Amino acid sequence: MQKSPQPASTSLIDRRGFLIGVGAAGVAFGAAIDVAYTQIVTAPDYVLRIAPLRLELAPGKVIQTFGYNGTVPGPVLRLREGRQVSIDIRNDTDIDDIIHWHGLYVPSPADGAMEEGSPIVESGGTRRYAFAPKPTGTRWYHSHDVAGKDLTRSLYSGMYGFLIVEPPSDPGRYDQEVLLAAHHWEGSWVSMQDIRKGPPPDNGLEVLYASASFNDKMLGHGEPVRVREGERVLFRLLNASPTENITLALPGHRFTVIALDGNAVPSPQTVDTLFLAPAERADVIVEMNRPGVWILGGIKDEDRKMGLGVVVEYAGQRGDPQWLPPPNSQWDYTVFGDNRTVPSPDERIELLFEKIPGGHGGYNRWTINGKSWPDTNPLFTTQVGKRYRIAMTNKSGDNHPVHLHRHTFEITKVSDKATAGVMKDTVNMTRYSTVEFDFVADDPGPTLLHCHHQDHQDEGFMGLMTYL
Ligand SMILES: [Cu+2]
Repeated sequence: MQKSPQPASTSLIDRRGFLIGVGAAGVAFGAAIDVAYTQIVTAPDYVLRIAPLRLELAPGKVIQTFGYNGTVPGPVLRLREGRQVSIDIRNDTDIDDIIHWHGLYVPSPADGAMEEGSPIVESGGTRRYAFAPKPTGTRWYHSHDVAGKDLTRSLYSGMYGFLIVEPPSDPGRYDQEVLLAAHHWEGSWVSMQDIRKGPPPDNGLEVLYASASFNDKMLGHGEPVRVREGERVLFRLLNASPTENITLALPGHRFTVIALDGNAVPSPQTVDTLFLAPAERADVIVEMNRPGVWILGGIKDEDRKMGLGVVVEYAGQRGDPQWLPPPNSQWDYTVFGDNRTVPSPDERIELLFEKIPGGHGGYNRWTINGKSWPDTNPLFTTQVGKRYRIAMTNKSGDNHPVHLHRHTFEITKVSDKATAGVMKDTVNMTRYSTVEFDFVADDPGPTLLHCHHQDHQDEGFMGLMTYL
């Protein structure tokens, strides 16, 4: 336990300390901030009010959290591509917070990340954000604050919602649209080596959850998804969990994946199970052709027991919801891609992710190329118009959904398998794996790259890509 000269608590608040400390960065982005948000003199298009929330996940199961406009998830924002919107964020909590527009091309000062120079929404204050939403697809918004040790804050809370950027006309053919956001609740810090075999003795604390939900209810509570035989249902699924991967199935049915992270895939495939790492989305079509009452839920028994699922009920059907283990739970991004040859990148950038174990009862630290936030900066520097290949190596036994703000990237390789055409903003790296993605630097401004596990992000797994 000699390793870390600083107590873990100090390093966990470094991120915020750093941000508040570097006023200079804010000054540098000052001109752009003026463009991104304006004086509040007119009514906004939308208001999001951050406030404490008493959330009843099931009868007798009430938790205290934070949310937007009194609901979990927050209101669905359906925005037109390219049409400027103004959103007032009112913070009725006693802590400063910030909202990130995940998967959108938004200027850094309006992106909702303090690290990029976006303004925080002070406790008791209101801040107007304005931007022209693009590209079309299933996006989302969520708190981008530091949670650190506090398992009630940021992504551990109910501060998330769908943001759907609609094309001028919707070409999709479906009878019903269902939005489901998965989340895990009631986290506690645990030394995993105490409760199960696996993590080495020097591993630090991880978060374990007592409950889970789709939207605001645990499985078996709240309204079922009501369907009719012969319907085509579009499910927009979001994993809004702070740290947990989920794999979902709907017995007797298959999912035709048409978009990942809101972006149409070149090869839509029909699969038995859906894997979503934190922050990932999938748009899937399900043909309703097995009348009954079913569970759409996590394939792990303990996940459904915890509440991860929802009942799907056909019209005229009664009885207990049925669950059957799915035939196949493999997940491979490349099956949704094509074998087109991708252009050669102008530059290849290697990123190595490693863990500095925090030891029993301590907090881990995460490094990118040997450094933790904020020492990671700048992670790398880009030039407008150039194509970059990010070659990532996960040298750890944990999963990492790596998220790049303000850009869409193309997965070009998973392990040794080359692919093309799968466009994402978050890609999960399984334990001890390699992934490569390409993107064109076309949205100048400081840009975060980080792991979307709230704990890993707070423990240093983050860096800023900059533009020359
Ligand atoms: Cu991670």
